[in-house]
Amino acid sequence: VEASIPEPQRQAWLKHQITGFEDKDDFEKQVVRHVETTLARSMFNCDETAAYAATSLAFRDRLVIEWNRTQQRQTFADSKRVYYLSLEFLMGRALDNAMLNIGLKDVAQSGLSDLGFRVEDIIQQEHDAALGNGGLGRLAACFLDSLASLNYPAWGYGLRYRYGIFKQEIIDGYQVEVPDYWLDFNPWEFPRHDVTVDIQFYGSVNKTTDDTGKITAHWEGGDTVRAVAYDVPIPGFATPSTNNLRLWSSKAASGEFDFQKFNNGDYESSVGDQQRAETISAVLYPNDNLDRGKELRLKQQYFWVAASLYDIVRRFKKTKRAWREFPDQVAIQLNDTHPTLAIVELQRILIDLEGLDWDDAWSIVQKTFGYTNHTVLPEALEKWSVGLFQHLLPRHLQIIYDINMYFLQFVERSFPQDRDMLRRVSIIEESQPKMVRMAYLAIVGSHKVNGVAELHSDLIRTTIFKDFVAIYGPDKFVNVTNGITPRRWLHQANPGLSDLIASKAGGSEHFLKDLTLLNKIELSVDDPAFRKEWAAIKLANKTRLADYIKATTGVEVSPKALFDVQVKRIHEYKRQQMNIFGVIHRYLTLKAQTPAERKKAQPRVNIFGGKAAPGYWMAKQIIHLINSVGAVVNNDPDIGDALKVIFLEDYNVSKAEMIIPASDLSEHISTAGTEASGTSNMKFVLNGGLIIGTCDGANIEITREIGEENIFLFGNLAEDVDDLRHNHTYGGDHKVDASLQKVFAAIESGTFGSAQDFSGMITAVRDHGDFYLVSDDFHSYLETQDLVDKVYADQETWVTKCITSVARMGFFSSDRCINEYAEEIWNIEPLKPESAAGISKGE
Ligand code: 8GP
Repeated sequence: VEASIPEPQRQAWLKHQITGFEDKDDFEKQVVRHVETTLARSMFNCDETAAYAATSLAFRDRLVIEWNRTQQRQTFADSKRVYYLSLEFLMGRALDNAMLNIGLKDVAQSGLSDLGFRVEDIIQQEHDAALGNGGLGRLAACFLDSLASLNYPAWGYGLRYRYGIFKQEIIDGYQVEVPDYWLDFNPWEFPRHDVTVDIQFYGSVNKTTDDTGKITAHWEGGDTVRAVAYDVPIPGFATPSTNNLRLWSSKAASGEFDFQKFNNGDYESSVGDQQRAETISAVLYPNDNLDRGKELRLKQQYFWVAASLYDIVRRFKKTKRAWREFPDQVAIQLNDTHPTLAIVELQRILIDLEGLDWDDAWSIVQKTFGYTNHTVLPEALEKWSVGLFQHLLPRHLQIIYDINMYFLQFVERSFPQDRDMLRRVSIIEESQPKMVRMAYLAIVGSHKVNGVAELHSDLIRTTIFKDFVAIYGPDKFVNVTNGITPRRWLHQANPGLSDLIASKAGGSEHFLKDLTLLNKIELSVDDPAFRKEWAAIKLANKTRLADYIKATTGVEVSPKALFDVQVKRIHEYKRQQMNIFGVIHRYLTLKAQTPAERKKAQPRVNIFGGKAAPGYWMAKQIIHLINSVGAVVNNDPDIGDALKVIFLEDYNVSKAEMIIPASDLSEHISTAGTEASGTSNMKFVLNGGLIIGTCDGANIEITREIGEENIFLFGNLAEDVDDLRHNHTYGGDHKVDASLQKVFAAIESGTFGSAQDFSGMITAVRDHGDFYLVSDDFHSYLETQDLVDKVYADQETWVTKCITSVARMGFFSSDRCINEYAEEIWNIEPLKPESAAGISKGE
């Protein structure tokens, strides 16, 4: 392109090539310019909101320049790209992250200070980008950070929800959901009104036969909705590489509104089409580990997948390569089954629109896709009714039937006569109504399937996907243990600790890019000065959280107490109910003691946070019980500082950044075999907290890495869960141990308000089979909590355990994880910018 531009014009452009600010003076100039021009504010009328906006715009300018260069470089190199398809990207705040990844936070800090602002206050102005529910969405965000930091040519594709995950308010102890409208001012996105795709729904299929006898399907009629691209730049850490996250927004395909109706004075219905179209990307479904099978959700999935594939195919076609080279240029990763329709859509594009043979097309499809499974919980495995498919996506249903037919023929050749095998693995479940099993479709259409921690990957191979291992052999099923980005989860969230570690581990630019360098701090574990600083940083983080607790709940907590934290989505399998039962046990024990005995007890602050899906009644009951216990305990003069119970409202990414560095102990106590990986367990240990947990998910690998003397493990093992459950139902006498009985008795006697409010939680354990094995694990949970108290009393031992654990956490960087995906699944290489040494550091 450049060569075709006449020289004088070329020179004019080159002469004025833009660069971002480099030093403080430059930064201030940009901020003032944005305040006056972009924001149209007079310069002495700049409040914190405006200062946030102008600072973000100054950083955005810098980002965008590198972003353009990165995209040009990738296009020019023409190497393979990976596309990460995820319905959720739980990004959190962008400004602090951009400052730190670019490496100019110190410049911004002193520049803002000159202009009369504190950088911390400015950062706090930003609204979280909360386009996700929990672990799955945050994992996608960590992956984007690693992909850019490691210079991989990669794009994320998602939906631009107008409303992210709801905001949680606690009113009278109950969760109330408030819509999260976050787009008022979002400097981090670039609308691409010229990048649109029209997406078809409904309609019917006609088949035509040409002279050679070849049959072609035509999907005709129905509705069309327009997808508009919004791009979000993703900065890498200490590299100019800046990747793209493309989010699709829906709008009406045909004009603004119905002019006929408008002219007839029917104003309201004239905008009806527009509103219907915009509904598709309006709201994130607020369920975590649960599938509700709503038609609008399937519409969202197809809308997003079809727009993304159109975009990917359009980019590939520009290279003029043969179709068989598609998998050499494109890897697509399916984040859970939500984007599984991409498999069907690519097959459709290749056979219906591009005229390839079924087999050639299918081989391209299989080589292109990889599928990540994130849960074994049956209620989360997606299924869509055949009827809904027939109505919404008639051509796709036909293709699914064909995929299934060829697949079952293939199975039959290896397992002749095994009718039951065919029934079990069929993509179509022969139920009433018939259902499309999305996980099976994802497996059949991908070349690799992965779980997210070793135990989880073993479980999917031996349970839910066992038959597919028999069919395809074991090599198709791999493990890639999750990771987290140390940039956000250490450097950004805990700058004090990050700096202290950097002083021993070769500087932040090094250890944050190679987290195994953490092991250097183990050499300092006995260094008194280092230990002292370590403890002081933890105390400062706890003090900051204590201040926040006081400001938001009115409860005073002592930063000297043991902070025991469980923050994550509220779910029975995560067992917040066991935690609060344990807290009640502690309260009853304290109440039975003399004041002198109580004085000796280890003071604790039990901190909870997390959202319940709006329709999840039991999870809401758990929140209510936690708050009701807090109301009693926190106001009981007998108890004082010995125990406090706090529920922090509206847990989200930015709150996690404050809470995690302040924990002494965090709880990861799911029923063994239910938590696929967990990622907050990694964040807590990395921030110098110990964990109490079950042998589940990544807890097992954390134990392997840090040593079992540094973690408080308890409870039954995954391999025993089935027998225990069976025993509850058929074993005759399901025993609930005495201390748990006492907890139930206290609740039932009205100690924490109306007993009726909590009866569901009690009967689930005592009378309805205790599916999550709370009664089986409660005793060892309490014993282990007592052990925690004993160890905590000896602060020297405690600090040694914390430092040693952090030193051994290098494995859990999402950089390691992304490199494994790149090698084992995507077969892509990084594309290093000319100077990968990093962007200049300003002053
Ligand atoms: C979550 C898992 O529950 C969690 O253990 C894991 O760390 C995280 O994914 C990232 O891998 N799974 C989900 O959020 C999930 O499965 N959500 C819906 C698809 C059902």
